[in-house]
Amino acid sequence: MTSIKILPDWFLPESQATSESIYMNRRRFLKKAGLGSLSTIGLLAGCQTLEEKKAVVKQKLLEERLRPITTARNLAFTIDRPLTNEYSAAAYTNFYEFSGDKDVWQKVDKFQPHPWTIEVSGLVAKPQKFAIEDLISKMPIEERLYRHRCVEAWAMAVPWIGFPLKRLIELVEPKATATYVKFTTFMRPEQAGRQILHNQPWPYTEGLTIKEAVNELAFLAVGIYGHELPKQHGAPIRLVLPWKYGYKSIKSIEKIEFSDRQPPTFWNMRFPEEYDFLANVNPNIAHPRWSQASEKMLETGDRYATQMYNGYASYVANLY
Ligand SMILES: Nc1nc2c(c(=O)[nH]1)N[C@H]1C(S)=C(S)[C@@H](COP(=O)(O)O)O[C@H]1N2
Ligand SMILES: [Mo]
Repeated sequence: MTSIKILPDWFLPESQATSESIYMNRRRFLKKAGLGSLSTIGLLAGCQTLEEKKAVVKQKLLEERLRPITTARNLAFTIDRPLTNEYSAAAYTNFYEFSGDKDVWQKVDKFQPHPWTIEVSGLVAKPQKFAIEDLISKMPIEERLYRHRCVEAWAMAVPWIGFPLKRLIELVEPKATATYVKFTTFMRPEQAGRQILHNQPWPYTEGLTIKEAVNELAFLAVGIYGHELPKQHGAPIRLVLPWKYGYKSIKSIEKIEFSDRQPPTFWNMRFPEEYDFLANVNPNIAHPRWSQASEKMLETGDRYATQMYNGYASYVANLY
């Protein structure tokens, strides 16, 4: 495979590219054209180096005027590696509503995450709709350092700001019959270009058992790096489940529903043999197309051995 030096060193090689991308055909075309490892991100960004790209992403985030959020860090959650650079994380995101590649930051201009309401319903005593600001004012906001592990084998470590999902669940009082929680992202094809693709089960949905949902680790993030979430990280509110592969951490949530049945979920509906409902990080179970034994950090490209439950076994192993 031709190696092209302008790509950041953490860019996934073609062999690790995922079927999560519907642009595989275009990649095959590029390969045929002798541009095998040249990605669309490099082509569209027109950037020469990672540092240059980070500067462009930083400028764009400044223009978004993200509201600062100051809050105390919860010191119970420590990480075993350096934090990922903010702009490297913001330049390399998965958000398939906008892009099949990592260049989401270039494609979110039309997305309007304000105003926003989140509706909580189903098998609960107190179904409610919350304006996002009201919800934030009711919740105990804190910062947590978490490691994130994508099923594609890239990883990051970032400071999220938000509150435990459990606190929201307590507000709505689930009935005893509620055993599952379903989460749904917006459906706005006019703002999110790829939602016009009719062969995919939009809107993006995810789900948890109620026991997972009330686990201490399950976190609803409304910020990152000391400010509101940028659009590409799932503004204005997204789930963060550090013991599971990243696709469970659904972005830009509009609906949360309690039920007595396991909900259908986006990647599981598309490729059930590759993306299971539980999606717990496990180094011993390979993805059908690649090993999960190790992971590569964004920015540095450092490799670490994958840990069972992504290193969070002491919190969640008892659930399984
Ligand atoms: N709505 C929605 N949520 C989503 C996704 C998506 O495509 N759409 N991608 C998931 C995947 S595969 C990962 S790895 C994480 C990435 O989070 P980050 O891009 O903020 O790092 O978001 C998850 N949440
Ligand atoms: Mo992912």
